[in-house]
Amino acid sequence: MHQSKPYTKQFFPLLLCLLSVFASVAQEKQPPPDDLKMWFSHPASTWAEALPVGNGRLGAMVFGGVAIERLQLNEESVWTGKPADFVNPEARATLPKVRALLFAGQYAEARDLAQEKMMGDKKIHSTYQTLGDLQLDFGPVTKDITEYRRELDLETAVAKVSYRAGDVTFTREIFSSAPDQALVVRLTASKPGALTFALNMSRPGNKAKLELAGDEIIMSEHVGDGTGVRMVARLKVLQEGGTKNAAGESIRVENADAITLLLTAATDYRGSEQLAMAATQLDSVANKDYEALKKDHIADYQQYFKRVDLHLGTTDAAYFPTDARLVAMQNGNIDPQLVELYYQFGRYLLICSSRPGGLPANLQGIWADGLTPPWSADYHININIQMNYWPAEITNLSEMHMPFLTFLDALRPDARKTARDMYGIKGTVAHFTTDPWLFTETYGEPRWAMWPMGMAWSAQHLWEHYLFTEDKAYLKELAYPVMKEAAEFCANWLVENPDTKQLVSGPSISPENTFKTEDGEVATMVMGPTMDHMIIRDLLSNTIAASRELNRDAAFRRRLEKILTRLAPTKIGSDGRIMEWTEEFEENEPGHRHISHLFALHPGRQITKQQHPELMEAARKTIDYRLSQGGGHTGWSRAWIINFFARLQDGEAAYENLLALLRKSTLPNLFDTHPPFQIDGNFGATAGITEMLMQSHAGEIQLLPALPAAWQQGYIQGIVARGGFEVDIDWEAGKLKQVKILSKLGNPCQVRYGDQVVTLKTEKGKSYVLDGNLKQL
Ligand code: FUC
Repeated sequence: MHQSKPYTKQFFPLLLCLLSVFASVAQEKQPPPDDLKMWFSHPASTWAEALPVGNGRLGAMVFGGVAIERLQLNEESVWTGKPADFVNPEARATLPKVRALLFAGQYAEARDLAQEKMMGDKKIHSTYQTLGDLQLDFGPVTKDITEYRRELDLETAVAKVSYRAGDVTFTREIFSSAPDQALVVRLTASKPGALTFALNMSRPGNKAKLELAGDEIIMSEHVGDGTGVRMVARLKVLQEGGTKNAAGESIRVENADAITLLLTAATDYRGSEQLAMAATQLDSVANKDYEALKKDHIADYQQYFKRVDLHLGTTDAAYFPTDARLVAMQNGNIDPQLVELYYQFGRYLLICSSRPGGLPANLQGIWADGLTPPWSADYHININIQMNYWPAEITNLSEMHMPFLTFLDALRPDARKTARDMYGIKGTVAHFTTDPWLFTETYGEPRWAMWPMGMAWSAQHLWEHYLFTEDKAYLKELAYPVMKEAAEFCANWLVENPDTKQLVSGPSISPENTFKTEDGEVATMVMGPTMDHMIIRDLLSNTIAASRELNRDAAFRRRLEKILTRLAPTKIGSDGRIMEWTEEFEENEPGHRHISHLFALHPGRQITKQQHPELMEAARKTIDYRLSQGGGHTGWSRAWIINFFARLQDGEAAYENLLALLRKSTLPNLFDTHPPFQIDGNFGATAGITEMLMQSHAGEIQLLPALPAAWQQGYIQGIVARGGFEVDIDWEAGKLKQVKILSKLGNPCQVRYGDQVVTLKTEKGKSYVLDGNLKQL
């Protein structure tokens, strides 16, 4: 068969030549395709080439092999470990000592003390893991394989594999249905009786129990050698024609006309009764025919996906397989439709990895192979999981934000306990990372672990969801109580700097960066890293606003207002950059991937052009310097940079970094790579592209704030602005042509395009159309 490898750089001249030949032929015959399909002319030879499907909870990576089809499976709650307490019992008494050492500039001593007496001892290792593999073994390939195609249609969330073997065309369709909570695989052939293969299930480690029961294979395991969840996956084979035999632990199908495979899975993460769900769900889906399952899946998925449409132009590159387009782009080819595809892939991934009622999308969404994924595929809350949710509101996927928001609520009991036991104060605290076992205490080395802002940063999302939806019941019942307790911690945590008399946060770090002390030692902790104060300012301001909305807690509000007046401000250093720490320390890694001290520019709202031009200028210098020192080398860092430049209203720099992300930090299946694969960059870039076209963080809807020259003409429809507005923007020759604003809540609406500003009074449910001069039509 033609198992062509992905194109390499050596083949680029050939590729270009092919491109031009193909393009001229294509131009004569048909317009270039402008669909939202990722496709490949070969099966995946590595995991990073496989295609993800998911229903928020149950996912698969589709390899599309001809001899062997591998579907690597995931279920969001397949976790080893269990809840554990590991606060260092000496932390509370040590806190004032570490603070005193840091105020005295004794950084090394402070670090050693914090390492010994403040870091917890996390004894139980916990990690996300694969659910296992479903394998379809078709036997050796004896016929010529032609017309091979493997695709993922982002418009339907259906993956498809098709090829001809001799004179028979084989087709597989794979999707993960949210309404039916099952993974569905449909195999057909152009001739009756052509389907013969064996079905196996397996799990790395070979500890899973496999049972055959009639037309079902049941795979179960108590994962992590009995320390984690109990999981079960059940596969049912529905056959049309031919025969079926059980052979050892596999099922062999012979001469079938068509086959539907149904797979359900569950764990006891939410209770042991959940395990039975896999069986009841399987029985109920087995009663539905394939077309009905597919129809319901597509309708459910499209109610979210179809809300946003982006068009940046199409070139002949769109005729080519996705991996070839990516390589061509890496070699300088212009392919705006690939940016569109990448953008919509980000939205696709959020719909497929984060559904209401489920767990939040982890470092890999829900897609992770093996038993030891990088960083345990956990919830790093010093940027990564927050970044996963940056596109949620603005790209009209507000519902998909909920798993993260409810997760924060679930963290509260432990976060309250950690604040009390570790620091002796009221409120809620979390550190750099957590997982579905909801721990909030910290462990490891102070250079990443001594950072008590995980809850405070995450709480921003609770308020943001309100700004977009103005759902008062949600604010009252879910958001405000979580925000209030996080703010309470911060209010109790801040201490006065004896020299400046300002309130500072510490001991803490600027995630996960280091500096050099005067005697050349590498240090991390200070009293008052800039990012902490930016996060605390954001949280306290949001909590004040929320308490006003709800007309509650006036005394607490006044307390927070007072704290804000004393909180150490953002400072600009002698070189014009925003200071990352209290002093102008020599940077140990000037191109560090975290750019924490620009939190106030993005995702915060404190640095805006109208209010703080001097901080905008300093933010610009900060990021330029980071980049000049090799910054942006991880996918997520690059994605953040796109958002920064969008907020700085520099379309060219935002675009350059978007290209860099696609060129240097994107895998053949368009997954973001740290390296290795980490999904935050996909989500961060999707947010960044939206921010290039529209922003609403500064009290107005700003149109095309960072439109690059490369996108001369295009449109985006259905993106969302704070205050409840759905916005469609058309532009031509690099200028606004028309904007349509649907007011969902009836709020007044200030619209800005460049220096032009208009204010509209709006009525709920009505749309307003303005021309390129913001004149109402
Ligand atoms: C943060 C980053 C790392 C990585 C990890 C999962 O701590 O500093 O680069 O992304 O999360």
